[in-house]
Amino acid sequence: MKTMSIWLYAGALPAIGVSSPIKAWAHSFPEKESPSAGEKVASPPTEIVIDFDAPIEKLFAKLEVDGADGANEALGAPQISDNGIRMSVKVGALKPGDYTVKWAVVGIDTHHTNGSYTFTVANGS
Ligand SMILES: [Cu+2]
Repeated sequence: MKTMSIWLYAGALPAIGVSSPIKAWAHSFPEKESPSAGEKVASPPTEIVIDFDAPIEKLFAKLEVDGADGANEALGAPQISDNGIRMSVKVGALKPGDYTVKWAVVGIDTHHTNGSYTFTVANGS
């Protein structure tokens, strides 16, 4: 019986490995952002756009664009393209500084994903 339990334990290990977030599960993760993560843009964007690698549900999509003071500069709720791949939101006039984009979505596979990244609006010269 001891031998048997060792086998069961060994069998459980790979299962732990696949439970970590991997794209093979087809969760929706950003594939491309505009402005991109870490980018320093010369002129303030009027819109924040995230393209996902798998379709998302319109109903549950959230997108915030927080300035250094913590105020959300996003104008209203995000728009989702008909194919569910692109999430975008208009933003007000962004002053120079760092911005944190926070997103949260539910993929059509019903899985939640979320994350954040920053970009910087450079000082005008
Ligand atoms: Cu998933």
